[in-house]
Amino acid sequence: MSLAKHQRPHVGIFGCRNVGKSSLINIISGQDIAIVDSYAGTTTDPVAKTFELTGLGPIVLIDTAGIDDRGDVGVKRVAASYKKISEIDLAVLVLINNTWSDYEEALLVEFEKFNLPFFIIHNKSDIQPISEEFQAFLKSRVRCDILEFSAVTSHRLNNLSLLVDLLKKNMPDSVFNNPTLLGDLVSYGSNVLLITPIDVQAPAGRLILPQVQAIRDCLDNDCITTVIKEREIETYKAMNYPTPDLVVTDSQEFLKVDAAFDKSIPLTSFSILLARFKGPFEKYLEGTRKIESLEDGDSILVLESCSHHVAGDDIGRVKIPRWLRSYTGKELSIEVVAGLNSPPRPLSEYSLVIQCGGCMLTRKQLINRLQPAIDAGVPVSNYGLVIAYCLGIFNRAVSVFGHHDDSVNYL
Ligand SMILES: Nc1nc2c(ncn2[C@@H]2O[C@H](COP(=O)(O)OP(=O)(O)OP(=O)(O)O)[C@@H](O)[C@H]2O)c(=O)[nH]1
Ligand SMILES: [Mg+2]
Repeated sequence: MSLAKHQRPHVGIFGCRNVGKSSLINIISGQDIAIVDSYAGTTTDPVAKTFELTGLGPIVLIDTAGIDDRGDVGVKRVAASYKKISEIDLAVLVLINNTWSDYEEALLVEFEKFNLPFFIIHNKSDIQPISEEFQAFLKSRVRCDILEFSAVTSHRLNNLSLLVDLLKKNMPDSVFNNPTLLGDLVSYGSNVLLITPIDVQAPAGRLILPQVQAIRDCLDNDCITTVIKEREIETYKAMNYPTPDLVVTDSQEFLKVDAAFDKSIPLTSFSILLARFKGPFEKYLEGTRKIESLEDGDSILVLESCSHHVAGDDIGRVKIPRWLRSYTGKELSIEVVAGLNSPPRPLSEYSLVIQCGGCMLTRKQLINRLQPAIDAGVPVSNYGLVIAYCLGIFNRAVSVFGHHDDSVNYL
């Protein structure tokens, strides 16, 4: 079993104040990452730390504030802890003193809502060992692994290897089975051409995540990979390079690249590859067709999941609205929500939800972000697919994955 290269499993540690959550993070990581104190309410905001766990690879451990915190600020801390549940792959619930209260019960309901795997650590067992009655109760109530533990390092119950075994055992398979970005589209020796414009929105000195992932995937699959800017396409062709087996372009250069390469050459975009890698791709394909029937006055919600400085020609705020209005010719109301903030209105009031590629999100975060819209029956789509659709090259861009829809209009 090898870990998906681009997705680090996120593990959240939950429980009431003072049960030893931060102590556990420090023990697992072998570092003093989190502040530990006998004061109840030491941890305030969630704290995330990435480190390498032997046999599992890099994971992100998230320490949270106690779920029984009180007062105005305490309630906000509890909400921040709860918010993490939709973003993680595995939870560890920490208990002490053979106690199961309404707080754990409420947490369990939320775990179940998100289908989140979890196990229990009965901590401070050096002071109060776990009783047989409590174990029996837990087994009947939660049916998960339970570990009697002590965070006191000199105590016999401080068994880190058992704890690590439980982390590995309970990690969901989905974390390991992520599709590759483009590995299934190429084979040994394939010629892959990647077109990556370096414009004002490109981060200084770096490439964006899907570009880096694509290069890594090509190398992993023994491809002959060429990376150029859109301005070098003609030079590339003039140099008699072999015909590419696959062309991947930045969505914003779709039209130019579409025109430059014969229709028989498979072409898609980085953001569509990312949409397939991370998002509910079938739902996106279905939802994108909603563009065809948009009406005057329809509201569209754009979910921009990373927080970046908004430049003049911002893709979510300026370009996508422009492309949508120009393709449909309709008066559309387009609202943008940044980060993981909540939409301003109930989701059922939108005709279409358009999600960004989600470079900064885990697959779990992205799916959970869109699930309420899917549940409300609102069509969902993604930046790359909407751009391809509005530019009239949707079919070419998704044919690469074996999808083709004759009902889709070409410009
Ligand atoms: N005896 C004993 N003390 C422990 C154990 N685990 C943690 N403690 C102590 O319990 C206190 C609270 O530990 P923390 O790790 O800060 O607990 P927490 O759950 O992160 O607390 P908050 O951040 O306040 O919610 C500290 O004084 C720890 O040293 C344990 O297994 N046995
Ligand atoms: Mg703490």
